[in-house]
Amino acid sequence: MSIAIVIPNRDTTKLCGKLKDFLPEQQVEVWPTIKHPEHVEFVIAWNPPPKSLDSFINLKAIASFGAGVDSILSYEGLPQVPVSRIVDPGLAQDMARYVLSHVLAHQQRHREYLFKQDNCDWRPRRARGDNRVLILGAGHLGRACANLLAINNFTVTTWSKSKRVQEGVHHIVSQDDLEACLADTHYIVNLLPLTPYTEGILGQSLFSNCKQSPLLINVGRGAHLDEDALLEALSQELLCGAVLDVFRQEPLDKTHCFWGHSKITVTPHISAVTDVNTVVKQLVENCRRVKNGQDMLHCVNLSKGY
Ligand code: NDP
Ligand code: OXD
Repeated sequence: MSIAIVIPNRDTTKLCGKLKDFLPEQQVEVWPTIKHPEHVEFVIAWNPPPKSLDSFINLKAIASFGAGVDSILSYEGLPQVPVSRIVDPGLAQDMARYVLSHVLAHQQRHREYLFKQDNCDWRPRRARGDNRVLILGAGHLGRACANLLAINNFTVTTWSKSKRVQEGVHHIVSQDDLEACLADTHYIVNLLPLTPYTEGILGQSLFSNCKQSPLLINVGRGAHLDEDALLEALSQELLCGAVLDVFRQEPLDKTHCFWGHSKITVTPHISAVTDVNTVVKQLVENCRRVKNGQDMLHCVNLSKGY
């Protein structure tokens, strides 16, 4: 059995070294230089390019190198094997801190004062009183964000398909409740997985329910967002601004209008970056499980798409 790492455009030296430390008996190869594809039984993947998995005829499992699996599930001709994803408290903490920091920065008017400083403009204003946050998605990351915001005295609602109970957090499931909540909320945080049901969800119909001109924080996937609808919602003040960490095309093209937009903050997909040091144990455990014919930890439901 050998392990193949299929993670294009990223230095995998550290991951490779750590896997070899934990699994010294295991052959670890890095795509595209795979000498014996027929020996590969376990793949660690992120954005696998077309055809990159096709020669692994004895593949038993795929482990996503991130929390999301959309780039793996959309692979044309995906091998019919279990797929796992990263569930890591460190990743969740990073995401929660990213979201809280942007909510606080908005509440405290950081962006406004940066513009004012450019003009030596001394006009103090109270911090915003806005404190209602709606989180789309109540999974591992959505709940971590909800918890951190709630202990910082924000009023937090999470929305997902199934019922959930989380201390200090209001949870909704219906479309009617979602619309009512959108009308009232000051911040919308998207932490849904990308599936056929959620693609484009951040669009005109959702924005038209917003009555408090909330700030949109998209940390899910770029394809959740209808970019034209966002620009329109910002110009109509249905939204007061957007913090975008993920984009339909990454890296974001240098000519894209989001870069220079006065109401948009762009970050380069860094809200929660997979840390090799913390996730390697999970990858190693799953590799051992596959070798022993056991189920992997944190398998995704292939029919649900997350
Ligand atoms: P989970 O799978 O743990 O949670 C997904 C949540 O979304 C669940 O609560 C699920 O509901 C809900 N959901 C799914 N489909 C729908 C739907 N159609 N309508 C309503 N709710 C829905 O995922 P994570 O929290 O771990 O991660 C979420 C996403 O965050 C990832 O898929 C990835 O795209 C993104 N991400 C972004 C990162 C970044 O750096 N920007 C880093 C890591 C992840 P239910 O529980 O009812 O099934
Ligand atoms: C992930 C990501 O899904 O980095 O882990 O987006």
